[in-house]
Amino acid sequence: MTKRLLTGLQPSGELTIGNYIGSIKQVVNYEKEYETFLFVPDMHSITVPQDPETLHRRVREIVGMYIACGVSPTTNHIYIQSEIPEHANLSWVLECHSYMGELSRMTQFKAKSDGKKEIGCGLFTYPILMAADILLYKADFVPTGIDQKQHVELARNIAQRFNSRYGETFVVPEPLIPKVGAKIRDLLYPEKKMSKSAENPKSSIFLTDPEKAIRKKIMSAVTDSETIVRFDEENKPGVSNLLTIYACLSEITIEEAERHFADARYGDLKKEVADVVVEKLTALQDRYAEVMKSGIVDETLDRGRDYVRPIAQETYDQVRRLVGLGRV
Ligand code: ATP
Ligand code: LTN
Repeated sequence: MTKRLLTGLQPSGELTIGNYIGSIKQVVNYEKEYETFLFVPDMHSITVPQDPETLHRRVREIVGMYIACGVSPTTNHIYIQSEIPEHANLSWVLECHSYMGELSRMTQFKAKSDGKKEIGCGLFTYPILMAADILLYKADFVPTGIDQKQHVELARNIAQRFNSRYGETFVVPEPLIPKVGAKIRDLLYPEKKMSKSAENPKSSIFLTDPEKAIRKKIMSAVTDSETIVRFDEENKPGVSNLLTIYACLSEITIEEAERHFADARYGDLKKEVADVVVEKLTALQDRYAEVMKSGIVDETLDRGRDYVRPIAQETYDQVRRLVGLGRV
């Protein structure tokens, strides 16, 4: 049987090249090999306050971006999490099979709640909803950047715990982390990952950024006080990040990128990185404009919802019976 692959991109801000390289690009590479489920986890986004109109808009924009990036709207199942109520239903059952201790160890929770006086319960339990997203469709593989690895491991633990208590029910999913590009770094603070909700917009390159902004951001990316272009994430995170972006967008290895820039100065490196990013993103933005005008987003979402709902219903029904909910 064809293996299943599943992943989601939160509508919590404008997508960055980190999201593109760490997640979307992987989906494009894998979609021929696997049956692919792509969804917009809008229920995850409300773990922090959101403006309702902006959230509605961003859900559609993310789908448009997936399609503009080359993800096939016909062979993949693309849907919105909140349109399939079984995500929340399963999440509750899994919550009752998870422990406070394991959730307290999640580094994303620690980072997002750090320094906050009032911490929403949703922020704490969110990895269980993510486990439900994955287990509901019995996905074999979950492509993500490195930051989500711990959450996929939690999903594995929950699946194994449930299976050993009630018998084989869930597929134990495996994370697929790209060897290169799993952590594109913040341009100003290269010790951090690039994030769509970064405080300073100069930290991230957004997929919709105009050429001028892209060039300006890359030219002012933080590097180091050496002059040699070399890949060394620990000592030269800024330069290594630029090499990674270049390699991923030019479809070459890090070693090839290093050789290409062997005699280059930082200024030359930045200029060439800016050139490939501009080339990639302007083509993508043209396709995105077409996609958003075409009506394809809603057609895709309707088709996706109608395809995946019966799968979600079947799994949830199996789970509900196993734990004793409702009538037999
Ligand atoms: P937020 O700032 O709202 O937490 P984010 O930019 O970190 O958002 P997510 O929605 O959490 O993005 O991530 C979507 C996907 O993109 C995930 O698979 C995640 O691992 C991947 N991803 C996010 N940021 C990066 C990055 N800097 N490098 C590589 N992959 C990334
Ligand atoms: N938590 C992820 C988004 C997400 C996801 C998922 C990814 C929600 N559910 C299931 C893969 C599989 C994030 O913040 N990047």
